This record gives sequence, C-alpha cells and structure tokens, in this order.
Amino acid sequence: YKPIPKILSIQSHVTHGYVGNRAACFPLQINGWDVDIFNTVNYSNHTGYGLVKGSITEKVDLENIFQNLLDLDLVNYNGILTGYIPNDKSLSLISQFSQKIKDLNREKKKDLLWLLDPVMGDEGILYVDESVVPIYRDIILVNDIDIITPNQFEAELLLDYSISSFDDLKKAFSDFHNNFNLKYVIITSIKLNDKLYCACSSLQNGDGDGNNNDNDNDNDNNNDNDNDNGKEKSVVLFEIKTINSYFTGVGDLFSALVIDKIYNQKDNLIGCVNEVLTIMYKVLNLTAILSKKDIELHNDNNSIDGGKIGDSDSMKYYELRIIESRSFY
Ligand code: PXL
Repeated sequence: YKPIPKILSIQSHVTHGYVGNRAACFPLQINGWDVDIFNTVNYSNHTGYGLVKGSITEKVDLENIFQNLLDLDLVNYNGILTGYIPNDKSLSLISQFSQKIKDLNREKKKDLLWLLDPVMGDEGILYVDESVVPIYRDIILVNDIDIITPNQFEAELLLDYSISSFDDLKKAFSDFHNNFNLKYVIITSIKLNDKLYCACSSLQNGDGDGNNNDNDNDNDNNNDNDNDNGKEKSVVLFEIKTINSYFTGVGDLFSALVIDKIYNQKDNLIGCVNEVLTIMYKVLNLTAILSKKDIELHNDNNSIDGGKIGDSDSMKYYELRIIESRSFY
C-alpha cells in the first residue's frame, strides 16, 4: 500500500469564481493529491471585480489552526504550496509554520517540496498589501523554498529592478539562484521585445545528471547554459501564444500544476514547464470559447470583449473554466 501524496495548499478562498485555492485544489485532487486546504482570506470573489466583501483570516486563527495541525501530528506532507497571502503578518507566520513543517519532515527523512508563488500583482497592479514585498524578499532568503513562480511584475518587485531585456533576464536568474539561493525559478510570464514568454531556470550540480536536453516543444526558443558559482544554470524560454483577454487565477493554476509535475518527475523542470504550458493553453482557450458563448447566452449587448480589471460586468464572464477543463490536467 502506498498512500497518495499529501499537500498543504495555503491560498485565498473565493465563494464565486476560480482563483487561489479554488483554482489550485480541484486540479491537484484530479491528479490524485490529498489536499489540505488553508484559506488565507474568505472573499466573495477575486479583487479584479472592483468590489470585494469578506475577511482576512485573523492572525490568532492562523496560529491556532497551524499549531493544532502540528500538535496533532497532521503535517505529514509531500508538498506545500503557498500563494495569495494578504499582508505581512500573515506572510511571516505562514512562512514560519511552513519552514517548521519542512524541518519536521526532513527529520523523518522525508523530502517535502515547497513551491512559493509570491502572489503580489500583475501588470503593475498590486492585489495584496504592499507590506508583503520586503517580507517576501526576507522569507525567500531565509527559508528552504524549492521553487518560486513570480510573474514579471513580481520578479521585478523582488529584485527591485526592471527586467526589460534578455540580459536583464539572465541577471535576474543569476540573482535568484545566487542571492536568493533558489534551485528552481519560473518567471511565469514576461514581455520582451513585444513577445510573451514563460522563462525557467534550474541549477544543477554540474554533474550533468539534470536536464539540459532539448525538449520537444515548438515554443522552445532559447536554451542557454551558463555557469553560476560552479553550478550549471539551464535557462529556457517558451514563447506563449496569447489570448486577447485578462484572466485571473492563471498563475494559481500554473503553480498547482507545476508542483504536481515536478513532484512526479524531479529534476526535469523544463519538461514539467513544457507540459504545464500545454495544459494552460488548453484551459485558456476553452475559457475564452465558453466565455464568448456565455456572453451570447446572457448578455443583451454583445459588446463585451475580454475581462477588464475593475469591471465586474465583463469580469464575471471570464472566470477560468476549472471544472470544464478537467480532462486536461
Ligand atoms: O490569482 C491571484 C488572486 C488570488 N486570490 C485573490 C485574488 C487574486 C487576484 O486578483 O483577488 C483573492
């Protein structure tokens, strides 16, 4: 008997729609994960609607819940996935508890993968309190995080410089590996020379047993092996086919799929990202098709063309079709 893998997913909950835990948990469950769900906020809907009601999980509840999981020895996890965390206080506590859980598993000779998605915002707009920015820098420095998945805006916030050329991108990966001590880094979306890419970089110990191979994705644009502090750095860019709309929760689904794939095929970051991007395209494509159909069905004026941040009338048609996409994961 081999128990199914267990993961603790620490993200937002929304009653309506699919971001945070609502975007991540179902795909993980479909892939056979036993998902323990911690909700960092309990909101009506995501912040892109312009109007949000609900609450942030109080510090005292957060501490009590995590401490009780520890006291009852319920933290036998194979993975921790941290996403949307609304402020600095929650973030500090969550990172302390996550590190404690990682240490406890290590004592039991169990390797726990921690994927940290530094969810802060997108395209220049913050959707958490700005107090989290310096705390994310600190906790990535001091904790044993295996993978981070910032988008371009979040990577720039963490590094405190803009990434606007391929040279900047190379420097960004070097800084993440060397200064932040990270093995796997995925910049989930980045615009360079008017093209959209997903860029990933992994460190190997220079013994060539990792994955420096070409992969079979047509998107594979640039495979750049570099030497970082004596370790091989393998950088790959995937060009992304864009769909003309703003979707929310895309990064949350992406990170959930990455931790699933990397858990099942360690050291093959490039292959995993390749697989995940293929799934993401199918999900976004289906979402766009079904959004259009819903607008035709329910809206008298068919002028809505894409979800716009702050505009609930359009946003409500562009929730990710997490359930309809169930065969893709
Ligand atoms: O996908 C990021 C995200 C997660 N959770 C909540 C959000 C957003 C983005 O708007 O509002 C509650």
